[in-house]
Amino acid sequence: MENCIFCKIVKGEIPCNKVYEDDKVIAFNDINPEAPVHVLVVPKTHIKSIMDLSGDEHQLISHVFKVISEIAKDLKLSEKGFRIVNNIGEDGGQTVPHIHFHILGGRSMQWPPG
Ligand code: DGP
Repeated sequence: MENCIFCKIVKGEIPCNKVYEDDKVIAFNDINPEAPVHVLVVPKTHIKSIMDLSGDEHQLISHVFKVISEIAKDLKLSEKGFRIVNNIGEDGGQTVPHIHFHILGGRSMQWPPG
């Protein structure tokens, strides 16, 4: 997608602080961290949200969760725990319309979220 920030990061047109990449996903530090660890895991294909997944793309989300668990282990988040967030649409607080999962860790999380 031409004007999508995350598509531009995937293509290397906008720099990022990358923590993981394979042929299906890229993960990088959030530009506006809400926790000591705040990583975004982003499928390379432009899909707006989980509501727009079709067919084989559901397997992509399974892959995303595998990648999240590997990143959490690498960043030593698994012992104390961490949070995965996926915002969907306006009320969900989604500001970038390209599906992505936040990994938040390194501090105690609050519930309910704001
Ligand atoms: P969401 O609100 O769930 O759509 O999250 C979008 C996140 O993307 C938000 O936490 C800020 C982050 N973000 C937006 N633009 C950039 C960027 O250019 N680089 C990086 N690293 N993060 C970005």
